[in-house]
Amino acid sequence: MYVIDPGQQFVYEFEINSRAGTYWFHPHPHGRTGVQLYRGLSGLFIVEDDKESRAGLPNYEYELTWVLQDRRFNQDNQLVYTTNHMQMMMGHYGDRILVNGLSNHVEEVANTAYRIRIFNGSNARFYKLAWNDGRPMKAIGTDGGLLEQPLDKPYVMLAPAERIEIYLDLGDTQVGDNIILQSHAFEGGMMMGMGGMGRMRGMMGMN
Ligand SMILES: [Cu+2]
Repeated sequence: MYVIDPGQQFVYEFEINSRAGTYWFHPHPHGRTGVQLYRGLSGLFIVEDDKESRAGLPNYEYELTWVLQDRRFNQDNQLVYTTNHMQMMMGHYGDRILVNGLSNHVEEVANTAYRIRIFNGSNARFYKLAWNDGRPMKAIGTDGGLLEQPLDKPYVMLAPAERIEIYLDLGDTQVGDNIILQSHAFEGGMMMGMGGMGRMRGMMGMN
């Protein structure tokens, strides 16, 4: 909430009294929040506690964190943020979906269980997320931390700023298999989906 001029810094200090979960932060300057976010001023903030660490979830080595953002680039590969009337009303949409800043994000994984934190850091786009092989999206957490019970869903919707935690057991896969996180189309105004974004493949024996 404080204006920081170029080259200056401000150190925030605050006590964390939230339960374990995947949180995020971004600046809130009046009328400029959208563009500042678009240009990269946001980040995840992961809170842990003892209760969560007793839940027996995969440890750090088997934890993945994906930030989904749609962006638009010009011929010089620079970010484009347009504010025409429609974008002002509907929010800004990009024509490329990035995962952690990459347009074709691939994770090399082992055939074991993973905990995946997914954050929709897009300005306006909703995602309807599902695995390409039809396995359920096993949700174990949301914005507010872990759920009481895992929930198996054919897909999950993720609105801007929302977070979800997915449990993915790859114990049934073979080396060389690919599993793709897809964003499906759905009805509803401008919120069209786009095809495969995150892609994962078996790790052992591959470069
Ligand atoms: Cu905010």
